[in-house]
Amino acid sequence: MERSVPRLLVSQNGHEIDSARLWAEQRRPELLDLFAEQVYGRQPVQRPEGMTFTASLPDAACFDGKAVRKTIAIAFTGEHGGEGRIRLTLYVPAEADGIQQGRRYPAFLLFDHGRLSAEANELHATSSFWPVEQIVACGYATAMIAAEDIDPDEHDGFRNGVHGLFDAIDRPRASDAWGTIAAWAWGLSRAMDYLETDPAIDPARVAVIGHSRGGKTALWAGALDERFAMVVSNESGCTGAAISRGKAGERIHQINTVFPHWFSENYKRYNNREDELPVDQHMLLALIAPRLLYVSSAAEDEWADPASEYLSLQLAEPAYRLYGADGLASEPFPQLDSPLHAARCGYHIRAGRHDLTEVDWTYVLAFAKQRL
Ligand code: GTR
Repeated sequence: MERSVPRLLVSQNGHEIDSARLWAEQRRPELLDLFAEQVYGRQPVQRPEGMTFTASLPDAACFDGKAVRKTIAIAFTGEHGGEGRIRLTLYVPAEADGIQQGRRYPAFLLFDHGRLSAEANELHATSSFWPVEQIVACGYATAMIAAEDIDPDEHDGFRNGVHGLFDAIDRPRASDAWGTIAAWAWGLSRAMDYLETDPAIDPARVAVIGHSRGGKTALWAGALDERFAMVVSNESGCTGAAISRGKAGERIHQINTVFPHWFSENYKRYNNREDELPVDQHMLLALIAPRLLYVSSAAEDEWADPASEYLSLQLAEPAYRLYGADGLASEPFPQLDSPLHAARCGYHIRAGRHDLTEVDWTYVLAFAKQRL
């Protein structure tokens, strides 16, 4: 289906963007600004001054000694007092005698929105949402942080979580103030701040992954923070990977009504007015270029709309081409469970329902192999 979307490689003042340099210096910053202002809201703080990392004693006995688990508390103080704490659970592949000294592993950082628990526990060992044993067996470390530690997923007028810690208290909330998705994305960057310091992690090879609302979060985190070498959106749908104009399933007015806290106040202007948005979601995907990008869908997930997720990835290709990488623009929509893996972009649609499963992980890990 043909859809008319804003032009990726034409700047707001009408100039053609025909080189990687123009993209990086002009178009990318202006698109980031448009998404921050009109969609996700602006983060008022980056890395808080005085943020600390406190690691627990590693637990070496995971999966018959194949992995070492560490838990880290990322702690910070709010702008007007108050304390924040994000718990990060990290598994690192291990040999029989523990972590190999001096070896640095690529890693998958998962954003959890209530499927797991911020508390490190045995559930992680058996969850198909986060199949740690499978990931570690492929030679990757894997870390997880949870929404509940950053900003609880409820509309409380932005009082709890990091909104309460960092939002201005002396003036009314701005129409481009950060919503919950932007707050979660901020948390992923703080997790990256830690991973950069861990001697077992290769900070140049960290992938960020999330499912559904977590997929929207992973995409916005990956767009903002170029330290992420790979970004994976699993079934992120509306205001995630999927093109908004002409989308089936969930639309902007629905997401803004059911989840009024997820995005900026400005985004509500586009309820039933997708055509007035200065951006569409292929531009969000393009902000990941030239880094690795993986989008996945599930056949029964009509709410997310697989066709609009795939179209978005195809329409992001021109940004990759500026860096000399082909995408999937010429590939027809794939068969179920037949992943398409180009040089820097990948896609699959799996049989079944809305979920992140071991099958998704299998395809994602196969894409990451040799690339990440
Ligand atoms: C739905 C929401 C979707 C998606 C999903 C999820 O209710 O409408 O946009 O984010 O939740 O996170 O599971």
